Amino acid sequence: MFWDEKYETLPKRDLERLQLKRLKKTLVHVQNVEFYRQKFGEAGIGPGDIKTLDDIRKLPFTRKQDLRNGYPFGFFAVPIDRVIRIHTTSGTTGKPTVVGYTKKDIRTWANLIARNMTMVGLSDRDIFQNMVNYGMFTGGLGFHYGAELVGMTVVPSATGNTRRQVEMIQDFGVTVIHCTPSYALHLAEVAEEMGAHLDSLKTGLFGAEPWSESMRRELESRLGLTAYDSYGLSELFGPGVAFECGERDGLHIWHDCYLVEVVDPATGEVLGEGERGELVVTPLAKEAMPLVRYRTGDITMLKGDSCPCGRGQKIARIMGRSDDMLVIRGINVFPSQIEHVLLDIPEVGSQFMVYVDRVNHLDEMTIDVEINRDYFSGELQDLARIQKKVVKELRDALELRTTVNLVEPGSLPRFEGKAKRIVDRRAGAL
Ligand code: DLL
Repeated sequence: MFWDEKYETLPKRDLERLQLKRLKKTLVHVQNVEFYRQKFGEAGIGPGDIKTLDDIRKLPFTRKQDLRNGYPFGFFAVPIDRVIRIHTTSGTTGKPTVVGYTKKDIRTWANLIARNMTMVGLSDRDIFQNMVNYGMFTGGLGFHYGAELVGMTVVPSATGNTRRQVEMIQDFGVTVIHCTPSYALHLAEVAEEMGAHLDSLKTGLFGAEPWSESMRRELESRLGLTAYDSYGLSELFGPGVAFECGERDGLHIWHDCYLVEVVDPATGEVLGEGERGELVVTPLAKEAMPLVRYRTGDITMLKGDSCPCGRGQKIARIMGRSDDMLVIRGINVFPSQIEHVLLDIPEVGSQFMVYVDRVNHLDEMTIDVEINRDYFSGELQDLARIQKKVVKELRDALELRTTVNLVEPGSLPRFEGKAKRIVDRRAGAL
């Protein structure tokens, strides 16, 4: 099923023509922003110098720090009275980043979310419980508007009060939920504790943080649904950037609205299909806050544009952010890799925390993971066996020695939004 079949399936030549037209328009529009006037001036380049899509490589990157420097409204390309809503990113380090939307932007955004939902077979017959924060986070209102546009029955439950969330799913016959994978896991735990059966559920839309294929299997079997990955960031159209289709082999990035590149995070060199690097996006349909070559910080690769579903450009699932990658004794580790290993070991539960310390000039990684009582006899020697197994599996997968502590079920923190499972206590680490 398509929401906007023409644009979702544009043939390559028509697509490239449209992208170039929109890119040129965007480059003129960004001249309303002081930062771009200055950057383009320094580079001695103007919108007229862009003749092909590849010419985009001549343009400067925009980084998150640039947006912070423009706080609050420095990147708006329209007068403030045309901006009808603002959101911000969480701003865990320093000032948050402010993003703005015109009336047209809000419409475009809702249409992109409607594409996501229709792509996985959802329609006005579905009942949709939106279990994410409805405030400054773009996940709440973003999905809400898209679901209403499709005509679904929306339950704007937001986060918290998980027992009530379970009851609403049962009482209202909810068919689709949206939340972070971390919260979905907690929902599954609470539903199990309550002895509740969530029989009406058929689809889970999960995103806003990295999650592994093991987590997908876990959520699908415990919640009895099909799980799809949803990717986006506030600086673009929040969620409404890329989404999985029924193939679940990469995410379609809405190619008529975003021009994508993958670059080497260290050198900025543009990489080819199948090469892993940082996603760089130039939005082509944003009015209030257009951006040029925005460095997302997210690690992925381009997957090419042939998909049996008929839609174009795909990216691989996000491994993590380049700044979330841990470097432990010279070895690169993404938290999603740890999750993948742990979830495949039945003797331990799905909740874990990772601590990184520097001991005698050496990086040490300690992982607390909850034991799964169903696989534990209660004997001490059984505990030692499980611990050894977890250490070995982690060593085999990550090529890294770790210390593993098995802890009581239910003793580690649960998360309503994005999980914070990594605590880096090395000097100088954030
Ligand atoms: O997380 C937008 C969103 C809401 C996406 C709901 C999907 C669902 P921010 O709070 O600005 O926006 O955070 C954006 O989160 O740069 C990635 O690092 C990470 N992220 C988002 N989706 C995924 C995903 C929203 N599916 C940042 N896989 C991004 C991995 C993700 N990481």
